[in-house]
Amino acid sequence: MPAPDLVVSSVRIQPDAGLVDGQRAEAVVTVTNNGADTLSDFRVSLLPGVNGSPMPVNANARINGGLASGASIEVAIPFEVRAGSNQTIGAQADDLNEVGESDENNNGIRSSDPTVQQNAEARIPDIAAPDLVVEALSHVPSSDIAYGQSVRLQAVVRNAGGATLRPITVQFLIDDSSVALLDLNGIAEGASQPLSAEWTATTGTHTLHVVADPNFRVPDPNADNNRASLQLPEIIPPDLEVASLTYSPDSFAFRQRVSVAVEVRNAGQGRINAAVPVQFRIDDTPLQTVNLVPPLPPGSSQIVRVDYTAQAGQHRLQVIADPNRTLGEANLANNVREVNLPDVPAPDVTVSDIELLPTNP
Ligand SMILES: [Ca+2]
Ligand SMILES: [Ca+2]
Ligand SMILES: [Ca+2]
Ligand SMILES: [Ca+2]
Repeated sequence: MPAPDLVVSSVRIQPDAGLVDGQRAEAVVTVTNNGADTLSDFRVSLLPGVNGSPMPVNANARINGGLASGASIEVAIPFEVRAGSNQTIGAQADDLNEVGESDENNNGIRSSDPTVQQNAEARIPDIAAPDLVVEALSHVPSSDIAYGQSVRLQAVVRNAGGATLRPITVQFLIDDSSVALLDLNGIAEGASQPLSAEWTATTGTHTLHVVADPNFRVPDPNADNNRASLQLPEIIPPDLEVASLTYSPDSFAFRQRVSVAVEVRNAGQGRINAAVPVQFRIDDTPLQTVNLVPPLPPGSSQIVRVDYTAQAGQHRLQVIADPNRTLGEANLANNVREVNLPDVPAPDVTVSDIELLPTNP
């Protein structure tokens, strides 16, 4: 009983010139049946070549309805090319072995016969590798940055090598924390692409790092120049101080409205450009939080007022500037001030519990 015999008679790449990294090309594979008719469907797959520098590839196409005795069929299989030189890909007919053949060892690149391999292999035209370069790091404003201020971080990504169509991730970091992940949709040969990201300044000394292709997706043979760093000027911490805490009237009755005022001063060298919270507490229970209105330059102060509805008994009123300690201040002792409020007689001698009711002014 005669059997079919599939072979890959040729593989060519189209287009075969002017390819760039990441481009979609096609491998045109010619499959010939040197045996008897087959009606079975089968698959043709692209695989890395065996000569030169085998290019990673994973693509395939199906031939439906089989192939008559002596017939040839051309199938175009799309795949993505990668930068490099002397790269090869190969093709294998019926790699899933859906067709029983008289010779299963002559089906393409997996054959042990060098002549069969040669017919089933194509060389990819040499493609210049991209060379991403991160340079020209800067920031705006360039100096006198305050806590809470929005800073524009800037960098340029240049391609000192061949074009790539691959998406390129560019990461901006402050110290070890990621600030932004940006995406470039490829980059032309010799092109420069300015990029920027916004960062909200925190106090202290920080370093900006910008990294192109942090996960090494681009075939860039020189990764050392894919990152650059820049130390930012020190962002000087402020020193918040609760300068005074007063209330009026001086004495009050149960449920009477009491007006509380605090003066918060920036006694440090650093400017504040963010809304810093000031928290009021009664007997250590938060009552209300009010934000300071930026900016607060060194030496400036703001008055913050809240209302308190008097409760029966003896209570302690406390105020804390920046209760979450976000400013990086050296002196936190002056961020707190407290006062014992005058005793408020209970309206009813049988009252046994104390009720705290935060009120909105
Ligand atoms: Ca065969
Ligand atoms: Ca087979
Ligand atoms: Ca590079
Ligand atoms: Ca302080």
